[in-house]
Amino acid sequence: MLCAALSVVALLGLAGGCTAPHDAVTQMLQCLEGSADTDEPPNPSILLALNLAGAGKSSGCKQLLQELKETAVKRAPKDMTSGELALYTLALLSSCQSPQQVEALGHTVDLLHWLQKRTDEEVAYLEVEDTPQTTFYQLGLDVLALCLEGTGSYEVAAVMLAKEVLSPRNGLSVDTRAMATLALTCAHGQLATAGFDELRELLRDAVTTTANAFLDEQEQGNGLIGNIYSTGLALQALTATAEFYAPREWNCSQAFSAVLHHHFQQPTAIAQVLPALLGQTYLDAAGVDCAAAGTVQPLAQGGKDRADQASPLITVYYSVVNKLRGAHFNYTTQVHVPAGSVLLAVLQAAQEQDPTHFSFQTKATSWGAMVVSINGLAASTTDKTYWQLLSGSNALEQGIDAYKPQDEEHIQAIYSTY
Ligand code: B12
Repeated sequence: MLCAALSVVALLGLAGGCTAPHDAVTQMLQCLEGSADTDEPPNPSILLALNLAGAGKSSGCKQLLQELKETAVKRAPKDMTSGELALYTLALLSSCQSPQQVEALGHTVDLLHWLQKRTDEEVAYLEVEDTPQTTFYQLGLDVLALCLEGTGSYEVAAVMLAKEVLSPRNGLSVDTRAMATLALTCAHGQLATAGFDELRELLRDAVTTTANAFLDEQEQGNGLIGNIYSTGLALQALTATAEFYAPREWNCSQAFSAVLHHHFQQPTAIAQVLPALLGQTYLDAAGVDCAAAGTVQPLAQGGKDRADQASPLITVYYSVVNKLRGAHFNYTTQVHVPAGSVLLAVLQAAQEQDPTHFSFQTKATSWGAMVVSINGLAASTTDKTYWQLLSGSNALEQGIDAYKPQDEEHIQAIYSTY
């Protein structure tokens, strides 16, 4: 589900920090509430953000919480990755629910048990293969959730994460470094009473390094840290780490105004940025005052942003390329779609024209539809392969149901590794 474009409003400055204007926050909350109430797979990031915003009491939130519990009892012991378990744990904590006893559909599951098990598997894999079973982003989520829950064991994972963040070879994205920073900040705080001085020194070093790098990147990026979609998590990281970059100061109004000038339409993007705009971070997930949480005031709904079928047609060139595995291929076609169509329409038109070479499959995810297979060649989490989307030679910053190609644009889907 996409939300109507949010209107841009001026930023309010408050003594000692920044705050987003009420209208912008209300529109974001409304988008989240609307998306809590859809048929799409339940999204723990949405519940987490609504709870952090103090808007967790609505019927939509209760429904979403129930759906998350049902999914947890069904999937946790079977096929949930460590990061999914961690996000579910954060969502439950922020709803003042125990992740250790999730009850639904007549079953009970201990999410923490599975999160610990999957995190231990990530660590064991990382020790042998030099990379986690999933990604460092998910390992960051794992450490964060175990740390906030307070009873799990995450020290070894935190050390590995800190070393990766500090490693000169690290090509970690802003999103991943932001998640790692939140996790390591939590660990640094929680280990204070336990006398882990050497470990805390390493964590401090990692957090200070990333936080300072984000301040530099924000200066160079005119308010953005990475791209518009990574800036939300980076802002959360900067909100949580002021003591680590002091006496340096954060120009939060520059960052807020960059973010508020963007029209976020994807609920997950909003769910990552909104906490920071309210001075909150995922570190606050375990401290939500559930008794006080309110509901969102309804605003008039905006219309859906769709390509008008009467729009003029544009031409888009589309290539599918595999030079990585098995029988290599490189096919190009051209399709005509109404101006304003999302990339999905291009893939569908190409498939209709030539199903032999341009067939594709997608999977519903928290960010929308992800392309998981083209021309019979599937992405694999075991091999760490995926279908990368590019415009010319530039990687797209959005997926197929959000990106809108221009006339004469050349889109490429290239089978790649991560
Ligand atoms: C790790 C990661 C990937 C990995 C996922 C590998 C894996 N199996 O774990 C890989 C490298 C495959 C990947 C691919 C892409 N990604 Co990515 N990814 C991330 C990252 C850093 C973390 C996601 C995660 O693990 N979440 C935690 C888990 C527990 O939650 P989850 O809901 O189960 O996560 C799944 C989805 O997020 C999905 N996914 C990951 N990226 C994307 C992108 C899109 C468009 C979709 C629909 C789904 C999707 O894969 C995750 C694992 O199954 C996020 C950063 C962020 N801020 O969220 C960017 C992020 C989601 N990705 C992004 C983008 C742009 C892409 C690509 C479109 C890049 C490209 N040019 O090809 C492609 C997807 C193309 C396609 N085939 O449809 C953007 C999305 C922005 C937007 N507005 O849509 C983000 C926010 C990064 C950024 N700041 O630009 N990504």
